[in-house]
Amino acid sequence: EETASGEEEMAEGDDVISIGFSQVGAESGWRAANTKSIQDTLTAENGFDLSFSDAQQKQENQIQAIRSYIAQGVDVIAFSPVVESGWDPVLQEAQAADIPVILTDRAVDSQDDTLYESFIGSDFVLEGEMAGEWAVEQYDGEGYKMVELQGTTGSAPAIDRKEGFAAAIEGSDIEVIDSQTGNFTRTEGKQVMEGFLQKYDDIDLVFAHNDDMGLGAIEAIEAAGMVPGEDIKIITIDAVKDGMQALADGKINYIVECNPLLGPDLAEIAQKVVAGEEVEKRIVVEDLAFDQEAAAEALPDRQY
Ligand code: GYE
Repeated sequence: EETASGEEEMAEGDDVISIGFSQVGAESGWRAANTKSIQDTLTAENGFDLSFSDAQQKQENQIQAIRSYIAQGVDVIAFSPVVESGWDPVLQEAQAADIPVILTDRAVDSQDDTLYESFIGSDFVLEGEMAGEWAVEQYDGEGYKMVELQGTTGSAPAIDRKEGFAAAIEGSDIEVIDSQTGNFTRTEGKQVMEGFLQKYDDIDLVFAHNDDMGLGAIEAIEAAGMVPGEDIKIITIDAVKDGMQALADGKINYIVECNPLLGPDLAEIAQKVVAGEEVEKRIVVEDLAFDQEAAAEALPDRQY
């Protein structure tokens, strides 16, 4: 059986794969779990030499990191683009240097899909739709007034979750009275919710694009003397531990999952790309959804 040529032997991982990974930041529980998955998987034991950098939610930092990985001559560049647009020039530089690029988690809006090998991540439009469909099932007919806490402006998950949710509630009597970015962080989610509570005294429902902003909203609602999950219903996306705990405690009403454990898929795709094998252009990660009862059941075995 072992008649592998030299090339095939390399494909089996005799050589260490150097990989540069530019992470969005450390904005949320989701991001922490995603970073851990990547660092735990792209290890020396698994045949990788990982250079990891945190862009602190700034595109210019990511571009700089990618340029330095190009200069280092790594085997593969991977990154999670903070926003969708503006990547073509740096991706062309990587292509000119013959360094394959793998996108994880978030998409780019480039017209030229030869600029990257593969995009691994969830379907954010579908996540928004799942959240919106549940809202309609539960609350249509009540004349609910809703506020939305959007993710980072220009990011794929903020654009797509907004779109999916809006499509799902169309034709229902849920009315979106305001929508602002909370940048996917707990602090900004709290601040924006405080502003909403000062401006409106009739909010029935919050849709937050991630758990952390929902958790910030909970703090603002409690500080205003109301009961989150009852006086004001809350729907979020991610299903990280803190979110799931708040759901099980009755403070959140529904969470659509977004699986952050992308390390194993990234490792596999990177190995294949370096070996010159064909890879799928799009790898969609499957997500579940939880109500309060399901969260209480799932919590003991949650990995993140
Ligand atoms: O939902 C949020 C994080 O890109 C899917 O980014 C990711 C999102 C996630 O900050 O918590």
